Amino acid sequence: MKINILTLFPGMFSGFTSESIIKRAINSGSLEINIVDIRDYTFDKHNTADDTPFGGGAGMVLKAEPILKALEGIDGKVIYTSPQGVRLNQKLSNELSVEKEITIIAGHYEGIDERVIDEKVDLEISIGDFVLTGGELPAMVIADSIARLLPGVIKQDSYEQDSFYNGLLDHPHYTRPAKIGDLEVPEILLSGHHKNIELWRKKESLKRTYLRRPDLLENREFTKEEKKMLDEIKKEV
Ligand code: 9D3
Repeated sequence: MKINILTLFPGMFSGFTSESIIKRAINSGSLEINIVDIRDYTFDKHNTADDTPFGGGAGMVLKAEPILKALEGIDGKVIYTSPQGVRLNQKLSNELSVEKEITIIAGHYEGIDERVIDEKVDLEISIGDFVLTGGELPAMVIADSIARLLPGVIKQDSYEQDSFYNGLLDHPHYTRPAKIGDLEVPEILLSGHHKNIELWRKKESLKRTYLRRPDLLENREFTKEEKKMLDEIKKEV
C-alpha cells in the first residue's frame, strides 16, 4: 500500500519512517510512505504556503493552490486530518488498510482553504477530542494504525489478540526475571499449562474491561465461558 502525506513540516515524519515496525514494513515492500512537502508546490518568490483568513481573525490558513498542485496526478482516497472529522477507530483503520493508495493532507494553523475540502477531500478524520497544534501527529497515527494491518507487517495472532479486534482490553504481561525482590510473576504463567494460562489471560482481559471500559462490554455477545468468568469477576471485585 502507498500512503502519501502532504505536509508543511516534512521533518516531523523522519523518525516515523525510519524506526521499528514502520521501517520494517517499508523495507519489506508492504508499505510505501511518500512525504510530500507542500512548499515544493508554491511558485511565488517567497514560497508562500499560508495566508491570513478572509473576513479577518487570528491565525493563518493553508493556501488552496499549492495543495491542489501537490494532489495533481495522485490516485486514491484523499483524507484531511481535522478536529471536525469523523473519529478514527479500528473499523475505519481496517477499511483503509485494504486501499491500494491513500493521501493524507496534514493540516496546520487554523486549517486549509475550504475549497480543497469541497473539491478533493473524501474523508475528514479526527483522532479524538483534544486540541493539538496540527494534523501531523494525526497523520502519523492514521498511517501507523493502517500499516500494522498490512500483510506480513506483524504476526497475524498479534492483532487478532488486540483489544478492539476481539473487543476486550489486554491482559497483563511479564518477562524475566520471575522475581524482582518481593515482586513476583503470577504462578500460573510459569506452570507451562497452556490451556490454564489461556483461561487466566481471558479472565484478566474480561476483568480489566469490566473495571476500566465497561462500555466495550455493552453490545458484546458472550460465550458460555465468558459469562461464567464475568459472574466470578463480579463476585471477586
Ligand atoms: C486554535 C484553533 N482552533 C480555533 C477554534 C481550531 C483548531 C484548528 C487546528 C484547533 C486545533 C487545530 C490543530 N489540530 C488538528 O489539526 C487536528 C486534530 C486535533 O487537534 N485533535 C484531534 N484530531 C485532530 S486531526 C487534526
